[in-house]
Amino acid sequence: MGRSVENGGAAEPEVSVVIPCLNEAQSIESCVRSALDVLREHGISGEIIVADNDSDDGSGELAAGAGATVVRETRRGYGSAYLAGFAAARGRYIITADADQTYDFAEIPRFVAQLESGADMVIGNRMNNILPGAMPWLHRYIGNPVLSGFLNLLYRSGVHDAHCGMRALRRDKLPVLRLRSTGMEFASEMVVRAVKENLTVTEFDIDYRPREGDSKLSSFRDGWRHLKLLLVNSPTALFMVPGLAILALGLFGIALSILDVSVFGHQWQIHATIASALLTVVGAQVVALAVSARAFAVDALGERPDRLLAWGRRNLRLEHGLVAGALMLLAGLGVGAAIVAIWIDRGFGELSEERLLVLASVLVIVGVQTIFSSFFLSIIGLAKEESPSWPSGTYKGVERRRSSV
Ligand SMILES: Nc1nc2c(ncn2[C@@H]2O[C@H](COP(=O)(O)OP(=O)(O)OP(=O)(O)O)[C@@H](O)[C@H]2O)c(=O)[nH]1
Ligand SMILES: [Mg+2]
Repeated sequence: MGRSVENGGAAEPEVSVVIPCLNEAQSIESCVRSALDVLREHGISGEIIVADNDSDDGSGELAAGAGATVVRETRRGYGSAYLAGFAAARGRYIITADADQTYDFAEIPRFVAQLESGADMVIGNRMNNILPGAMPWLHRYIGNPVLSGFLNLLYRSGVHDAHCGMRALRRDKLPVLRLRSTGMEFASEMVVRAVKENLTVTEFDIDYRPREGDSKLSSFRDGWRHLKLLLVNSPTALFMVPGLAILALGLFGIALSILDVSVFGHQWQIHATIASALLTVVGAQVVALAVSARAFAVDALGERPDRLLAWGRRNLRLEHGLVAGALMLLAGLGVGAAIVAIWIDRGFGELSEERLLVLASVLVIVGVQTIFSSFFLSIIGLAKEESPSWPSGTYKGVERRRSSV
């Protein structure tokens, strides 16, 4: 592996241990010393980086005194601290762990070994070895399993403890990950982004010990931040699944109503027709948002297109959306005209075509929505179009004019 115990100055160390720290005076020194000892014992060249958010208990000074490089980040937050620590890291591999003695730094060589055997990211799994008093009941049996389960439902990461703070990653994968979360949800973001970029993520069991000092975690606020991150990174779960379900229900209801099918021996009433129409409009709106959100993720945020989006890209253009929208709009206007014709036919007398009117309204609304959503998708598409970079003086016409002076 070509390791050397000394951190050869400008040379890239093998490992950067990055520790986020907010007022951990009780434990930060011992954490830094343990990490340094482990690196030394195993002949791993490395550096310890403590990412501090202006701790007011002297943690920063204590960390520096114990041999760490201290990075100060004025923006508060677990994610902000990691982003600053990662930016300062020089090692080929990054190992992360808390500053509270909950993690055993003696695990570092196992994390490194997994990276060397081909993993891009390695995540500890605490759930099988939680020492007494290390994790509150709420986190152990509800918070962690529910949030990790939800993450796996949406992203299929296969990671059992998505919030474990001891993990490792290849530093050259950072540009691909494009991490940006500032709070505790940073832990989930790393896993979600790794899955989206098809990185190889492995895990193994580690111990979780009771922390020293006060916890910085706020169960409900931070739990909600994790949940928000999981949702906003998955337009499929957030919009597409509920949107399609609502749309299907609405269309089914409209079909039953227009075809005058009896349900459990009863005729479909106008009230149910109106409710179905509303469901259809809302469903169509949410599906349009789903498509726009996916397109935005790919065009503006640089995510990989899924198969459906890639197919749409190849085969559909703005004009297809405009034509589809216009056809619906015209059909709606046509049904409206038919109602007027019926009315005229009855000599402007009694008229009771509510169902047809509802159908016409749905067609007009969804048609107009399709037209403007198609334009909106085109606007999002502008984000992926590269504008040519024109270094001054490269335009041939200008050169010719200049040279002819
Ligand atoms: N720099 C910085 N570090 C933070 C911030 N919030 C938490 N940390 C550090 O991040 C690590 C994780 O925070 P903890 O309070 O241990 O949260 P936790 O591990 O989820 O919960 P516990 O099980 O109670 O330890 C610790 O090393 C904290 O000092 C922050 O806003 N800024
Ligand atoms: Mg902790």
